[in-house]
Amino acid sequence: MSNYSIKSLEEYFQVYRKSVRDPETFWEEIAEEHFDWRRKWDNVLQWDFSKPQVKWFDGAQLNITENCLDRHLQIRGHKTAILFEPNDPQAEAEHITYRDLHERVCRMCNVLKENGVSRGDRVCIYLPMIPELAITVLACARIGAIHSVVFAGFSSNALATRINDCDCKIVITSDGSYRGAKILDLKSIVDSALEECPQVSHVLVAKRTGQKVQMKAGRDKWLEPLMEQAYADFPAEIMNAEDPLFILYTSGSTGKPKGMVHSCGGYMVYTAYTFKNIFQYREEDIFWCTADIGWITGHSYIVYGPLANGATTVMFEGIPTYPDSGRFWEIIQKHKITQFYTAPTAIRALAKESLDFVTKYDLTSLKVLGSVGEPINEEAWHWYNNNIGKGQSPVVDTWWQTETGGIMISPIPYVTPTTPTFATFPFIGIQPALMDDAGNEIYENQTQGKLCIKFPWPSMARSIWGDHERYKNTYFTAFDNCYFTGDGAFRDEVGYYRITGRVDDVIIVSGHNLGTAPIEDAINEHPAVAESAIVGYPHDVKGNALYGFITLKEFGETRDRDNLMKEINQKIAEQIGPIAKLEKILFVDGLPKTRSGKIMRRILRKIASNDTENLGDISTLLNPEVVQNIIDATS
Ligand code: 7RM
Repeated sequence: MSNYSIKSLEEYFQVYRKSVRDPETFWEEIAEEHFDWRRKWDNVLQWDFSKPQVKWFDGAQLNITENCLDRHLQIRGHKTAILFEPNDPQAEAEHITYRDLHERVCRMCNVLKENGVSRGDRVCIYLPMIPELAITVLACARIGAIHSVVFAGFSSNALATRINDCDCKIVITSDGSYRGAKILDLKSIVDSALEECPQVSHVLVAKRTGQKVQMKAGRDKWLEPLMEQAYADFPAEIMNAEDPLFILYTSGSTGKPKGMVHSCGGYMVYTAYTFKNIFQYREEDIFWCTADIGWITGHSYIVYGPLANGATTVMFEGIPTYPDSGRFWEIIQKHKITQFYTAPTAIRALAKESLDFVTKYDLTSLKVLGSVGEPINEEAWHWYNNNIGKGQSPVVDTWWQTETGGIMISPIPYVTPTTPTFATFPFIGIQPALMDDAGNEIYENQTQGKLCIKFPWPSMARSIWGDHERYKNTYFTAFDNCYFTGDGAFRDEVGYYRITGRVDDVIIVSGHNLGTAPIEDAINEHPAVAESAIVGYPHDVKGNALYGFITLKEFGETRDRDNLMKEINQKIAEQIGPIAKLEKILFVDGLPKTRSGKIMRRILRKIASNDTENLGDISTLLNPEVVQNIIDATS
């Protein structure tokens, strides 16, 4: 039996039991056998969820890039580490070997060092899906600087908030980015963000589109010449296992994004171990995760997990529908992809298109199909399973979060029998619990509850940057001695979990987490708006779409409604990004409120979903009369 590579259901149960009975011995063996450490740990695990404090492998020394790069040079130096597939299908794909990647990361380290970056500094990375993105991420890790990647679809305001929250002094960006037939002006977005960030003294600009950009003297430099001049070696900084590796922002129920802090040691061990098992990774495989590195899925399963295993990982610059809806399937054929990992929203969008886009291509290289980001509905599951996997490649529905660092609940392909809409069993070492509203654990099966995790796992986020109290309040106060996920789940008679969705004010639109509060804040900035409430409602491609209920100030009443809607969505695009735009807007006379002044979103959710038969108890409302007015306005 090998704890590191699970091959049968029996083995899964055995290893799972061991990981729960004696987590420390279990994780110690995994850590010892499969990674390079400069020094071993003093303790495998110390934890106290009431503080909360969690330390894995404390006292150990390592650099994650020695595990992702250096240790592969001897045995697989000429193997492709990153396979870059550009936006333009006519352009040549780039094979970056482990040797090349090591060299480019080292050069980047020297460039960063020369531009003032040292251990512990925060570095903001605002780049499209080009090799420089992965290279900069790894270079930060090698220096011991903390990377904060901001998805390059975020607006300048969202970027500025994130730069300031963790006080970055340097930003790495590009002139522009290609997205399908469009070109985005990344550098000018950075320029306007930096008007709010006086502490940023350096901006390094990668050349991608070649478009003309403004370069601010003394602050902005082109990356390319610096890389050429830089020395091609760089000794990895020796880090403590508990030192922060990166910050990644996720939206919450207040306007301010939460900078989740991940650590070096535990994150490495857990992402590598989950990658190996959940994708049944073998040496000759070509792994493709379609996420952007700006999200946790890209951090863990494009960069760190695959590279720690010496895998070939694909980085795709483009979008699923350019030049046509066959692009994903074309790439699978072209590079003989063995594991394909994408989001339900992409599957649903492509399932709407003609099947000819799929059948044109040879997809027989595929062995595992992954899904992540939101619940995958039954129809999409079957389409994926039948048309992409031809019933031969198990669908792994992987549930996890930015906060968890790695996959938490998922089938192991060829091991766990799959059932549509179920993420099935907890992964090795993960101890989920369902809680009732009174805060007690539900032990029976065939029940639904709020999903918590009872015991620490190596890749859990350690804090929220600059606000440990918020970390505690958000995740560790709802239920005693448990991490609360914010999701609801159902557990069936064999113990399989189905994630039913968020139970808080976060809405998942096309796989992107959107907090309602920041969107409402953006809307309320419009001078004509008095108040607003955002809810989600089911949408057949996006999973959920946003519905905004808005009351206007007196002078707003006279304004043209269509223009107002456009301006409001424009405001949202500026403050957050186009992904947060509202699908529907309804101007109403009043919002339903409780006596304590809280907006009753529950009622608005029902109205938005056209489910007005059963509104539940509205007697506690301060203003029950507005409900009928809103219903009338929708029809
Ligand atoms: C990896 C990622 C986290 C939230 C999470 C859930 C939802 C993610 C699934 C899912 C049902 C899944 N991180 N979610 N995966 N819901 N089934 N397989 O997406 O921080 O961006 O989002 O996404 O609500 O709490 S995330």
